[in-house]
Amino acid sequence: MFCFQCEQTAGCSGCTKNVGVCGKTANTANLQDKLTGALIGLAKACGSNQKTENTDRIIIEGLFTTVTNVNFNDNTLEEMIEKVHREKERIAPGCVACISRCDNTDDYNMDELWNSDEDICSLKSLILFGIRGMAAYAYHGLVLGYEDSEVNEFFYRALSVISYDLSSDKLLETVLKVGEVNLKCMELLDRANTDAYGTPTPTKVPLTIEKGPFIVISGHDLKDLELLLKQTEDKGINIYTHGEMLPAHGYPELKKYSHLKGNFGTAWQNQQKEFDNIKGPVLFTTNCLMPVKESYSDRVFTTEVVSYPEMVHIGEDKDFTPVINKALELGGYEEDKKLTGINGGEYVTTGFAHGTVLSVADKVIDGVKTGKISHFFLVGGCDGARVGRNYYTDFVKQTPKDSIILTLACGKYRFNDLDLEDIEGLPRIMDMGQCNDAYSAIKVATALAEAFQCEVNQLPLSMVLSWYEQKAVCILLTLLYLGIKDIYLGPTLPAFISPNVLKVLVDNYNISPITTPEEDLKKILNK
Ligand code: FS2
Ligand code: SF4
Repeated sequence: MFCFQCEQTAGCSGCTKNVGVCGKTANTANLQDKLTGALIGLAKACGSNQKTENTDRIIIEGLFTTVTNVNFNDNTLEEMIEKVHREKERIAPGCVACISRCDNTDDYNMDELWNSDEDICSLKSLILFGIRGMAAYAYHGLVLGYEDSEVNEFFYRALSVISYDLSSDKLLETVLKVGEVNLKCMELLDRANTDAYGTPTPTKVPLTIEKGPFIVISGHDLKDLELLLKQTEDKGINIYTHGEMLPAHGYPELKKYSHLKGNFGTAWQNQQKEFDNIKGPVLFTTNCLMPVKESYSDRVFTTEVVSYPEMVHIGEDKDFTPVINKALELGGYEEDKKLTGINGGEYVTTGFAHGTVLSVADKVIDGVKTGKISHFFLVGGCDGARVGRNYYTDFVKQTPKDSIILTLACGKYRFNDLDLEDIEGLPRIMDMGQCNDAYSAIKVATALAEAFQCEVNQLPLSMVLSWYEQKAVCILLTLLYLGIKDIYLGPTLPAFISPNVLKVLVDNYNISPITTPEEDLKKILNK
């Protein structure tokens, strides 16, 4: 196997043994490569043949399936590959049996990519991992009935590019194009989420699990949460979010359900410890799923593209009865179970998406003008297991008392229960939402730049990002496409960025790897 798509890759260079650091076996990794190769063949077959809505869905679903911590199930991967082949045969009937075969639409052999020139491999990996991340966002939009033809078309183009012999310059253009199209995709998802569930409002979320039956729901899919809330109404079962589902509490159309009680646990990498003997079932709607431990293997359920061998999968009918029955069978805790965040806080706050932050824009602008707010930090991104990730907690703790910290995605669990007080009624930590809500941060930054009649890069705003999986890749590419400079990135740099590609990123965008909170803060504040 060869895989180096995520931050925890073995030896900071690539997972090559029988099993990856994430727990993905060599066989699963090879099947994911086969699936990607088949998707490239399908994308190319659509170059001169008419694709359909179904083809779009297969492409998006296939790409999402290969994102880290989504699918560990060889059976579903094999079915997915079959589905791609069937679609190609439908789109281009007889192509495989053609007498003057051009091989153009054959499945692409991913080894060609992994063994290509270091810089070409690096640029193509940025494209591939970027569109894998973007596919997750497109998928969530699709589930809510939102899609965009430019976004959908681009998946075909980008997949085809991976198999072409192109110069570094041409590939770099496509790399930035991923960022551009992903901005559209995040905007689409933002619209889908707010149209369906309203504009998020600041919400205090308890971390205590009340006595009685409960279900924990993890991942990013708000539609699944809504369906689960509906199906558990009046059943005496409480619902708790986990991981990236936390921002759901801010949406009016979700928070109206009184049995949506609070949040369970912290970021994804702590799940094997936190779910140990848990007294309720856990439903995974997307990543990040880790290999399931025996002490809770009878209570893990998956849905959508998430899949793990032998776990019950909730199919397209979205009948959550098995999850509900498991909650009733386990019965929950006998007394309220008081849990805390990583820093001992008893609740966390969410719901500071662009709609809310911009509604108090006058206050924010006034705060900057009168010197009450000295700086904004966007400390956001994925969490992970690496020890160096304490950097982000320490960084936030050391930020000046008159600065505001905007945050998003699961990395915030390192500090979102800290009580950092507020500045004139504005909380110092504002959780903007899931990773896709990076769109909110972009909207706020752009609005501030307009208000101060300057460029985003001239604002007293610094981005200190943490990455783990491929959604972080497409978000980073969006920030680069927007010309945002001086980003601090950690905890380590991606293994798939070659020294020459890194040089391009440093020369053009001044990306810096994180060092220590003290040193980075000094650099940022003395700029
Ligand atoms: Fe965290 Fe995992 Fe959000 Fe990532 S829960 S690392 O998938 O997408 O962020
Ligand atoms: Fe390794 Fe990450 Fe790939 Fe898993 S997803 S095999 S940990 S590089």
